[in-house]
Amino acid sequence: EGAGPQEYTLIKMEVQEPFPEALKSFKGKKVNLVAATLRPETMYGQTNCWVHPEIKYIAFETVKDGIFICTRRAARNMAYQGFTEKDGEFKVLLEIVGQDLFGVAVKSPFTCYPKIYCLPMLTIKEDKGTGIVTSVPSDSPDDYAALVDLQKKPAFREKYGLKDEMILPFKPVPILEIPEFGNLSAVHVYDQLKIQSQNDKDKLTQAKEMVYLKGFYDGVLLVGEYKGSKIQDVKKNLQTKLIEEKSAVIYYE
Ligand code: A2H
Repeated sequence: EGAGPQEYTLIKMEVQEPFPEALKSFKGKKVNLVAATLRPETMYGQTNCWVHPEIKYIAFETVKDGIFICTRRAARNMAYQGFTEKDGEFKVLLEIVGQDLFGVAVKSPFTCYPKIYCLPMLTIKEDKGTGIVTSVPSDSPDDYAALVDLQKKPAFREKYGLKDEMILPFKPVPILEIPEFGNLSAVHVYDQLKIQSQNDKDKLTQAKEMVYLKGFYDGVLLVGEYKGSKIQDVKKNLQTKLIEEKSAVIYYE
């Protein structure tokens, strides 16, 4: 961690009907799973949402954006950033674990998939961001590895009661062209390093180092209104666009 606070873009992923059992009391309300990302320019490639099966999440009411679901720690941070009525205070409406959210359908900005599903990722850290991660398997090696684990292993899907249609139709979407790595950079490095699973920690660290800098400096967008532009020139514009259309907010920690 650096010295100053880290700025994240919080992506609001709106829970779709039918609500799962755990969220039944919120029926008729606007409920968002919120995911912290450093890469708003990749939101065109979202294929699903990740939560950790055993991590505890809470629901709380925000002033402007309906109900948010995230870790208690993230809610507390948000309460000091003007998200709630009284500074530093938030009321816990519900406490759940990630497992309770599996299979929930959400609507997320920019992605070509009209709805995406909430699925398990076992490497999510409790003490970073919101504990909820949006998945972009085209450009994030962690996301691709976790998605392949679910797609290749029927037993893994069964263990969590997930239906094939929540997982199998979702392919990585080419959204960025990166010199040397092509238009699915995470898939390229996953194959090149022969990564075996989401738990392949050292190789995944290496994979992330390989694609990250190159993507940031030389990556070109393949989709959307900034198609043809370099990422570094339009990253901020895309963040602003997400915020203006009320699909995202800024969050620090
Ligand atoms: B990134 P940093 Cl396309 N546990 O978003 C594990 N990972 C988490 C997390 C948590 N609690 N909260 C956020 N993250 C992920 C997109 C993305 C991301 C792409 C490529 C790389 C990448 C789509 N997933 O991150 O430690 C989120 O995934 C590479 C590290 O604060 C978030 O951005 O630097 C990033 O990690 C924040 O990590």
